[in-house]
Amino acid sequence: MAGTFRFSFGPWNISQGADPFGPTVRDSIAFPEKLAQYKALGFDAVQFHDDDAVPNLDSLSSDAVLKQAAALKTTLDDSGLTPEFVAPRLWEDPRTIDGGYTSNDASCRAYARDRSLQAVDIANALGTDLIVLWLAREGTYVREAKDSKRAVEQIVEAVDAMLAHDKNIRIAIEPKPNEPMDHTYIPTIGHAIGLGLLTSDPSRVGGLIESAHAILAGLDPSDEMGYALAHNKLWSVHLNDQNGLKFDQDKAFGSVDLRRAFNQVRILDKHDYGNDGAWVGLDVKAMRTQKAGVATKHLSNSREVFLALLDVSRSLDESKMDALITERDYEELDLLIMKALLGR
Ligand code: 3MF
Ligand code: MG
Repeated sequence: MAGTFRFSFGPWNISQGADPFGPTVRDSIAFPEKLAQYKALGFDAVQFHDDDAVPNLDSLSSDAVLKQAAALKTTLDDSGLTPEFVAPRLWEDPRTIDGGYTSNDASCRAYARDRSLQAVDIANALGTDLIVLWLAREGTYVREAKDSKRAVEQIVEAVDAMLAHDKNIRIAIEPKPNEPMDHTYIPTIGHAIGLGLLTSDPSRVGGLIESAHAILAGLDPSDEMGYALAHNKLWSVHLNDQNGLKFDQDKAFGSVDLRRAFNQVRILDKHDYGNDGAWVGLDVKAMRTQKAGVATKHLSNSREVFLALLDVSRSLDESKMDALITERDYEELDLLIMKALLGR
C-alpha cells in the first residue's frame, strides 16, 4: 500500500508566458537548454508532443522524422532521461481547426489520422510505448454542426487505426471538458474509459488525468483518479491546480487548494501508483507575471509540495482515522486532516 513516485514534465511547461491578451513576457528557451534543467529540478522523464520531439515534422519525409527521433533518443540516453510519452499535437495546424478526428472535412480527418500514426512511429523510435491523446478540438461550438454519436465513432476509428499500426502501443486519453472548444466529446475519465471499451483492444486504451481538467468539469480530481484506478486505467497524471471555473490555468500543484492536492497524493499512494512504472507528470506553468530566470521554480515547487503532502499522508494515524470512521465522527476526522495540513 505505497506508491513509487518519479516525476516528468513536458518542454511546454517552461513557457514564454503567452496568453491571448498581451505580449509574451519571457524569452523563449531552446529545447536543449530545457532538457539540461530536468535533473536539477528533480525530474527524470520527458513528455513530448510529436513536434517537441521532431520540430516541423509536417515538412519532413517519414525517414527524416525517424532519423531525428533516433538522434533525440541518443540525447535522452546520454542525459539519463526517459521519454514518458508522445502526444500528437492535433490543434495547431490549419487542418485541425474544426477538430482532428471529428473534422467535417475528410481530408482533414485523414491528416489527423496520418499524423497520429507518425506519432506512434516517433514513440517507437524514442523507446516509449505510451501515446497520450489530448482531444483538444474534438468538440464543437454549435451542436448542429457535428453529430455527437458519429464523433465518438470517429474517435474510436482513429484509436483503432493507431492500435492496428503497432501491436504494443498503449493509448492514454487525457479528458478535458472545454477550451479550446465550447464542449468536448470526451470530457471526463469515465468518458475516456468508456470510449476505450468501444475500441478493438480495450486493454491498450487507458487514461491520463489532469487535475485542472477534472476541476473544470466540476469534479474532484482525486475521485476521478479513484475511478480510473478501479479500472486499472490510470496510466499517467498531469498534476496542477486551478482557481475556479475559467480557462485552464495550470497553476503550481497545491497552490490553490492544498487539501484537494493532498487527496490526489493520498489516493495515488494508497493504491500503489507508480509501482508499475507510471510517472507523476506535472503540467504546470510559471505565473504570467513571473520574471525569467526563476521561471522554472513552479516545477520544483510542485514536486516539493507533492512529496511534502506524501509525508503528511503517510504520517497520519490510520488506526485513529479508522476508529473515527467507524464511530461516524466525521467532524473530528475533518479536523484531524486540517490539523495535519496545518502541521499541528
Ligand atoms: C491542455 C493540456 C496539454 C496536454 C498536452 C498533452 C499543455 O489542457 O493539458 O498540456 O496535456 O498538450 O497533449
Ligand atoms: Mg495536460
